[in-house]
Amino acid sequence: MRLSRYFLPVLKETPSEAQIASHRLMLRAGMIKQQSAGIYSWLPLGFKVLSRIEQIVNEEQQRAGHIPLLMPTLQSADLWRESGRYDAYGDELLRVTDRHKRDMLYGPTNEEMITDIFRSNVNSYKDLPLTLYHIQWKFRDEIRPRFGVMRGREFLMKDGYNFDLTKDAALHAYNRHLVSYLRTYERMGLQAIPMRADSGPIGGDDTHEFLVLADTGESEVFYDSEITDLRFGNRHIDYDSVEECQAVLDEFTSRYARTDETHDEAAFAQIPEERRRTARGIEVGQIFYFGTKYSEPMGATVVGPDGQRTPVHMGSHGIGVSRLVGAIIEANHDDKGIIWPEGVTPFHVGIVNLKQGDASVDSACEALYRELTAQGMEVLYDDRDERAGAKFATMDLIGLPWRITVGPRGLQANKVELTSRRSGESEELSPADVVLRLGQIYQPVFDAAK
Ligand code: P5A
Repeated sequence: MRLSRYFLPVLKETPSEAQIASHRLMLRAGMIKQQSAGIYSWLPLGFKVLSRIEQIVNEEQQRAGHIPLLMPTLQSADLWRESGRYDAYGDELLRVTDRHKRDMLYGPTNEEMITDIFRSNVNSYKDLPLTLYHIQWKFRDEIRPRFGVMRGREFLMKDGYNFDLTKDAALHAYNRHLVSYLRTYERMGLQAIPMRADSGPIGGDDTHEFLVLADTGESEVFYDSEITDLRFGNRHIDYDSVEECQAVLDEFTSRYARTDETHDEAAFAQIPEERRRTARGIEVGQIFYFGTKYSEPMGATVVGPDGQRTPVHMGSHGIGVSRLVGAIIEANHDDKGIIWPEGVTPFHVGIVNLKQGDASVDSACEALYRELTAQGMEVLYDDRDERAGAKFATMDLIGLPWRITVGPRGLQANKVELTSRRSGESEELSPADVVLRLGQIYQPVFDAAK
């Protein structure tokens, strides 16, 4: 993409309504525009990051054997009356009436609808296990939408639902989700710690939230510092293996880590004092096992091996796709702007042309642009007729992890400059070596998708 042709409405001033860094930076970098309280348009740069996150979520869900589908945003109130949640959900539920005076709602989650799809189409235990998911917009009429996309009213969620014959099988689905989430967040450059939590209006007894530690997080968390040393890495797990998934769950949940809702002072006091931590965290996902809470009242049953009908055991599992954009920025920024992790960056590399209109500089930039693009990279080429300082400031603000600076003096020695946004360090390399180097840097990112 050539910046001269792109739509990147960066702001010079710091917007006064934004209280936290990610909200400020998303507005300043031209990623989002607020349309109403807690409702945003995703401008091209923001939409690109959102799409990358969505893609990682899709890849990791499908790696775990979960099947994508798409359900609507508007739902019939009658379905929610069956589960009892139409009245129970309260003011967060946006209720709508259509022209025929039928009660509808903008879905805050889809347990009822997926249970309806299941009961209409699945009859036998032989069709289990089954996990279906979608990535769809949700609406929750939050009393205090704030912090930009972190607590929106309209937000994008991945929500998945497992259907199993027995409690044990559903607990395996729970564990499988926990494992796949660890891999998902790490691909985004995040450490998200599973913590025991409270299930709220979704229901059930077993639930973990995934929290990214950040001072601006809305949740208070308590944990054993040893947990922050754990990494999932690029392990290959057999998601069908009960033992393998259980072992990962045990590894990542055996140390104390809880949100304030389930915090237990006595258990916390058992941890050696130097390892006790109290901090704040951003909830980027949550998994639930709730058994037959929806299947029983809604009649989602299958014929079991004994010929008897039995309600299926279910769980649901959510990732805050749009919230993640804010969470990643909270964890990765400095006073100049965003610093994207390589896995989610909107463009892999930026090219800054220091002397637009100079034939040799222009053609060196064009050649780099072509070669990097041919290697599967997305390149943002700043070909505007602007001062170098303004070009650098834009690149720093929008946070591409790598920048190539091309100027007439360097080119005389066949050198361009490769700069890391994170460390600020630069090296002089030939254009051919820059292409090679970036290929090496991004290889693990492209490999993680395989
Ligand atoms: C699990 C999937 C559920 O709704 N039903 C389907 C279950 N879980 S949840 O924890 O309530 O939400 C899942 C994730 O969505 C994000 N989230 C939000 N993101 C932005 N703005 C909001 N107002 C908001 N509310 C929830 C969180 O990341 C949460 O973990």
